[in-house]
Amino acid sequence: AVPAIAHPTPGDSFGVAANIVYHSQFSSRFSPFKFEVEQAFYATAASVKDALVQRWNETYKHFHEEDPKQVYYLSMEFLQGRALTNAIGNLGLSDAYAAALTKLGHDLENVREQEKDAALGNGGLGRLASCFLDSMATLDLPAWGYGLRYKYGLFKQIISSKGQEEYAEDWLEKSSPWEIVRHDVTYPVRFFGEVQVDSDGRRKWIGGEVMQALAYDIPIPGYNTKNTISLRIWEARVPAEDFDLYAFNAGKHEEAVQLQLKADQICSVLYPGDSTEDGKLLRLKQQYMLCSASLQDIFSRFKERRGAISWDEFPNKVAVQLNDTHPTLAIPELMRILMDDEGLGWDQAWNITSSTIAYTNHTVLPEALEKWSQVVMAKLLPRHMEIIAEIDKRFQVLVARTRPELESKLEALQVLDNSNPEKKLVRMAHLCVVSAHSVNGVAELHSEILKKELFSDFYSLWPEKFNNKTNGVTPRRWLRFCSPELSAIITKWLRTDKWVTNLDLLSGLREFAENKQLQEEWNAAKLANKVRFADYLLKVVGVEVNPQTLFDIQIKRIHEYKRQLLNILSVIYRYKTIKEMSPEERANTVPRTVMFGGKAFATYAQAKRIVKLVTDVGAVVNNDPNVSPHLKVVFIPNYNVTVAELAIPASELSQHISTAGMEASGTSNMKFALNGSLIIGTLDGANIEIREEIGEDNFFLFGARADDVPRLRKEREQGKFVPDPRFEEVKDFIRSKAFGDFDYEPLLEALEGDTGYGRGDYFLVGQDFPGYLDAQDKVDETYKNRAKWMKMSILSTAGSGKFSSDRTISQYANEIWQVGQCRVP
Ligand code: 26Y
Repeated sequence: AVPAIAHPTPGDSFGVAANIVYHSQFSSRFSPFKFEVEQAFYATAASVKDALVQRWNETYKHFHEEDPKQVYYLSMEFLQGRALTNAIGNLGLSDAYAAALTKLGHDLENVREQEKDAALGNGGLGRLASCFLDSMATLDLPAWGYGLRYKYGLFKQIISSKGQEEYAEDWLEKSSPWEIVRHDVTYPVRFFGEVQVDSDGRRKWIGGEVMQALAYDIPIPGYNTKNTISLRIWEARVPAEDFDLYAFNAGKHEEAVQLQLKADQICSVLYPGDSTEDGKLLRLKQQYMLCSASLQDIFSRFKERRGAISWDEFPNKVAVQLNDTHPTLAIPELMRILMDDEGLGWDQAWNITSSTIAYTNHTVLPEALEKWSQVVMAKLLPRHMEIIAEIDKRFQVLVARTRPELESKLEALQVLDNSNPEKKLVRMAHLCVVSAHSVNGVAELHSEILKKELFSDFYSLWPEKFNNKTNGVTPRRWLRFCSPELSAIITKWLRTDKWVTNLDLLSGLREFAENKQLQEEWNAAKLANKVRFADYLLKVVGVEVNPQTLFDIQIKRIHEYKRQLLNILSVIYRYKTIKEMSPEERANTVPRTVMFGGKAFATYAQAKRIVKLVTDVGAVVNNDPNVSPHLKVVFIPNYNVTVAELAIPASELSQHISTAGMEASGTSNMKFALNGSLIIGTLDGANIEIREEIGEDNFFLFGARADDVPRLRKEREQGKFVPDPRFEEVKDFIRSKAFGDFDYEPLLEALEGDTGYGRGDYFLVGQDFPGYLDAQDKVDETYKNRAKWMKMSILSTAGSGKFSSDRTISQYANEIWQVGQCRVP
């Protein structure tokens, strides 16, 4: 047996310091002669990793012995951010590490700044996956996350005079201190090749290129529990025996390393451009690498624990959740393994597959619904294409037999889209809905839209599959650790810190919402967070903002449906208004700092124009001596998890202003509300539920309802829309080159109803503009009444209990996965 090693304890900062020193010598990536802040970070992280690995081992040993049903969360994205603060916080060792570092001449505050964000994701869906891991660990669920180990995660955004520029960011440049490579966990992954039928009719996929998936584990500690689970990310490589040494020695160096290069491509970039055929092929390879390696890992664990294998036991031991359609290939891959490798018949394999797999939809935007070319699929994954075609065929038979009245719609419902013979496609979402036992949306409204619109006919076939799981966020990262000041106040007034794992307890703040003392403390904590963020902006971005102004923040991916354009147009209107005011009138306005942050997809031209407009407006407004004391416009570059952890606690007003029906849920809305930031927003996604929880008086509502959107678009098309004169005035102002001579015409034209560019103000910016300005006036009025604002802010936090990812994950565990707790004693 491996001897037990004592765990570090909160009181033992000497022991912790000794451990850090040990690692500075023996795990160091640096020469031994200096111990500067960078070395201190790596040594500290290595020391924390020891504690995590210990717990990790105990956890999986315990899972092995107890053999509960396990859940596997498959996702192409995990937006982990930094890990140090979270890890020592979850371990209860923050004070011990802070004290230990002080003894060693360092400061935890500076040390943690050394860590690079792990940005293996784009936005909401990836961050949700990371919040879910935190909750699964904290709730003691036997769970694994599976993803890919991209070398370059999300690009680094630099703002220049041209607007957004993208640069590769190598988060592994100096290696990640958290990952553990598992050289004993590798699986072969095949691409291309052909399907062979043997004498007894069994089909076998052979030939092609075979690569190897190698596992790296990132430990995920739960809060207040020993349970530490794993995010297992795969790296593609080529085993040494496949290296063509003869070719290499014959001087054919490039030929010899071809396969290695192909393997490297698979894990090189998150969402490589897919406008070319090669780009599409690469994306599909990535998806298959994730699905194939993860399922082989799942099978090996399943088999390891069972002597005589009864395959019908599989769904009682395994639940697989697909984070959107990106890992859909898990469906035909599971069928293939069960039939071709294990020899099961179609019906048995199908029952096992559909009872195992569940699917979450995160978007209804048509352009984000994945469709893969049948030709590409058949080339790369010939056996999977056969299986998908068979699933489609059986689905058609089922509909014809049970629902003949759907016959006329069948083509639109099929998994295979053969409508264009030149471009036959596989509809990945339909494959998921047909195959999975559960289909869920991520907020009430979104799940209703899935049932009534996007998947309505499927809903009529299988109403029992459809369910809602409103998103949530982890209260550890998004309140307890990112705002220690506010957390301390909450703990003091609730007389317990149990809210960190039972967020509903925040409702206990309601009774003190008007208490002067609490309001003062609350205000002081928010101000401290504003000052901290202002320091960051000055140091890192080089802009000076005044913490005494209203901090108004919109941070999220840049997208037309999220309507950063609506926000900046109203800022322009505000600028014009202030400019025209008398000095007395100006003195009476509420001074605001309007901040934007977010990345535009590299090839999304309209989104990039919006970024450019924001920065151009900022340049004019901030340099106008009459206006800038009352209004500042800041674009925060390179928005990421770490920036969010600074910005959200500092925010007083946050913007969640998507066109109704288009934002599936949103999750930053939850983080802001949790941190006492008031929301200005539309009735979209989770905004609706947030408003219900915190009370409609505490929410600045405006805009068209989802139900009205189709009618409004139609009226717009028919030329019935009469724009507000203030909207026209703002557009004219941009056209007058007030913000420079960049060509904004494509942006402005997309806002017109009648022109060819864009879709005739498809996102209803003009429609919602007047209501939005009214709501902004209300914000200003309310802000002048400090007691009222503070009360609303406290009530926002108090009403945020529902939006813990602990609640969301408990619902997934009970209602979809049937997975129970398995806590390490
Ligand atoms: C390119 C294509 C394959 C694709 C890649 C990434 C399509 C979509 C995505 C990402 C989608 C996404 O992040 N969706 C967001 O999911 C959040 C978590 O459920 C929601 O809160 C948010 O409203 C939704 O936009």
